[in-house]
Parts: sequence; structure tokens; C-alpha cells
Amino acid sequence: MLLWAASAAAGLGGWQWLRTRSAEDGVPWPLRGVHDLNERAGRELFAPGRLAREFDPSRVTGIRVNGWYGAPAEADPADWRVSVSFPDAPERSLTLAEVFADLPRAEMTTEFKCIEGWSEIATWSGVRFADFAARLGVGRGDYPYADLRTPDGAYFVGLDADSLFHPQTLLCDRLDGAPLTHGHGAPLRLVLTVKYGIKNIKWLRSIRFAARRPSDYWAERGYDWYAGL
Ligand SMILES: Nc1nc2c(c(=O)[nH]1)N[C@H]1C(S)=C(S)[C@@H](COP(=O)(O)O)O[C@H]1N2
Ligand SMILES: [Mo]
Repeated sequence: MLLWAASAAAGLGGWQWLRTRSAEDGVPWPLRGVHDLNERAGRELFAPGRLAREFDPSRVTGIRVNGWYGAPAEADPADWRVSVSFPDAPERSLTLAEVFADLPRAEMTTEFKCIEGWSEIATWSGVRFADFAARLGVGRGDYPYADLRTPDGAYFVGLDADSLFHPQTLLCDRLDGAPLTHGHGAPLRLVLTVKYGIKNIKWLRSIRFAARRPSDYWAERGYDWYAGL
């Protein structure tokens, strides 16, 4: 599926401006200390429906492996479980087959951007988070946040519902035409175009919908919680 959009130019220009700023601890300085402003601007720029640019698959650059926090031992995908919970309902445990069952496959060739300053183009394939949630009976307005974790909880990502339910937010099992490798987060990771790489959690084990803003691995270390593009 290709989702072409005219909205990319503004976003790309902003990114290039950011990249040219001097870095503090490896983070371009505009990303620090302007959390509320960033969040407000992000919500306006990426209101539901605004799509990031998609590329022809011939533009794929290949993507490096970056970040091993929370990596489990390499596992048989048949043994993988994803737990899903809500503030007011018991936890459910799903196999990968159950995560993907009956949902249309979504594919997108998009630019992946790390706060370290690199960006690469990759083709991601999986199911839309919004479709997955809808099958669980959850819509965008039901919970304002979710907390996503690796099996050991060592890496954790907090996300707002607008980002999670964005049409280019995928639960991914494939990258550049092949199953995800261990280093890229097999058997399941999140990929979203409205956030920097830090929010694209690999080795996804649990999804907790939440009423209040969850903590976040990199936000606890001084990075912007919203980390929007
Ligand atoms: N579980 C987990 N997910 C993670 C990370 C990590 O260390 N652990 N690093 C993040 C960062 S900073 C980036 S840039 C991307 C890199 O994804 P890749 O290795 O597929 O390129 O993964 C993100 N997701
Ligand atoms: Mo990153």
C-alpha cells in the first residue's frame, strides 16, 4: 500500500533545520526544554490524517541496527506473546497469529529518523496499530495513552493516542521484504512516522492502554517525552 502525501515538505524542512543545530549530549538543542511547545506543534502538524512522505521502494537505503536495550534472547516467533491490558479490564495474552489474524497487511516505504542525526529509508510491513486496536474494541478516543514494553521491561515507550492511531503507525514483522531480523526487533516491533526512532520499540511484548501519561525510557534520561517529528 502506498500512501502519498503532500505534507512531507514542511516536516522535512524542519528536520533539516534541527539537524544543523549544535548537539547537547547528542541531542539537537531545540529538542530540549521545549516540551510543551513541541507537543502542541506536533499535534497541529500531525493531526489525524496528515501523512508523512512515502517513497518508491527503489529508494530504500537499508537501515542500520541501533539500540539493544531490552533485547531478549533470540526467540521462536511461535512462542512469542503480546500482552494487552486496559485500566478497567483483565490482561489478554495474544500469539503473533492472533495479533495479525484477519487484518489487512499494510506496507510503507518511509524515512526513519534517529535523534542521533541519521535518517534512512526502509520498507516496513505489518498491520496498522489502529486496525489491531479496533479488533480489540479500542478506538482512538478510548484511552489517551499507551505504555509499550520489551519482555524484561528494560525498554519502555509512552505514546499518545493520536500517534498510535495514526494510519502510518504499524505493528511490524517485516522489513525490506524479509522477516525482521533479531537486531531490528523480531518478531514484532512498532514503527511510526510521527516520531523519532526512540519511540519505535523493538521486541514488543506488552501494550497497556492508560488514562495517564506513562513514563518513557528516554524521557527519564532527559529527552523530550513527545519526541515528535
Ligand atoms: N527495545 C528497544 N527498542 C528500540 C531501541 C532499543 O534500544 N531497544 N532503540 C531505539 C532507537 S534509538 C532507534 S534509532 C531504533 C533503531 O531501530 P533499528 O535498529 O531497526 O534501526 O530502535 C528504537 N527502538
Ligand atoms: Mo535512535
